[in-house]
Amino acid sequence: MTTDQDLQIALHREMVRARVLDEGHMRMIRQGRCESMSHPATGQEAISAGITAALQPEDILYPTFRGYGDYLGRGTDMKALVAELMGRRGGINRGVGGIHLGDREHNTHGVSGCLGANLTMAVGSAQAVKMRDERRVVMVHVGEGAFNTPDSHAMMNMAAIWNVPLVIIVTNNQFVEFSYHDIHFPPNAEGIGTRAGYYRIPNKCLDGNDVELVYREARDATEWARDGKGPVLLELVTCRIAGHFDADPLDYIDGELIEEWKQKDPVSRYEAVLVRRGTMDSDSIEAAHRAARAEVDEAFKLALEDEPASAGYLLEHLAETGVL
Ligand SMILES: Cc1ncc(C[n+]2csc(CCOP(=O)(O)OP(=O)(O)O)c2C)c(N)n1
Ligand SMILES: [Mg+2]
Repeated sequence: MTTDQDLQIALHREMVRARVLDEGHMRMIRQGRCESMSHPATGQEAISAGITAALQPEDILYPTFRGYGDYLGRGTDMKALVAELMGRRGGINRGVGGIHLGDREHNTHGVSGCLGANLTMAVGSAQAVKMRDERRVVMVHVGEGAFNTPDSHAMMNMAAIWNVPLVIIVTNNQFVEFSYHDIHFPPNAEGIGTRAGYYRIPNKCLDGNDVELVYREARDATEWARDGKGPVLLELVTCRIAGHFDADPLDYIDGELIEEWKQKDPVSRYEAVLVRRGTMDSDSIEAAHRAARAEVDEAFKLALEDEPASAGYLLEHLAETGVL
């Protein structure tokens, strides 16, 4: 089963935009021109592109803090997103949301810096959706580290008891901050999504670097939840082929493992598929990368020209920042 051509091109485009934005953000920080921090999702772009393509505009997303593909995939404007990362007044939250931004217009919630909190908030949202009898789905996207917090059990329990329309995405990316994930999970970290089984929540463990697989499974999961069948969980296995954040010393990283995962890079892997199918060729692929670089460069250029948000500005507009 293949996905129609427009969707294939869109999935590729969103992966490339997410990667180029991460690279641009990292560059700005290293050049001392951006005071925020960066948590790159390099190597994980198939997940953000796939899961967001599966959502309807009215659905609610609690995104991961890692990378900005979740926002881009939902339609957040690149310029407003970058201005936010740069702490500028033109930012989507007027520069005061920073890296934990939210996009009310696109039903994409702000991220809590407290791992696990997004899970419980998402269950609350899903219960609200159900009580209002709305036909929307709530999706929450977390890493395996966040999923290892006590909150995840409390929230799966509530989600199951209340039978809410919730799709739980666990990106299992080999790392939890500055450690390999194996040390956090007995007996090992792959398959942690099966914990949902105890709560009778259907779950699958999938290749998170196959963007079409991610899309199809996420779409099926959203349909399941939308049909009132209750919560569902997808564990998506991938690898963060970058540091935890911009100043990560990388001294705990096993180079061989990263090399192995670079061979499974979701962007080049999908490009090979698209060329084989004749959906894209090397020129159109290069054009997509060029367009993403131009879009990101322009957004950073405009943000640098924009006025920074000040502490006074924050207090003045706190109530209307747009952070959900
Ligand atoms: C409650 C809590 N504990 C610790 C942290 C510090 N912290 C930030 S990111 C992170 C690792 C998260 O790992 P994971 O959920 O797997 O996401 P990933 O970084 O792999 O995307 C940690 C421990 C935090 N933000 N909140
Ligand atoms: Mg992780």
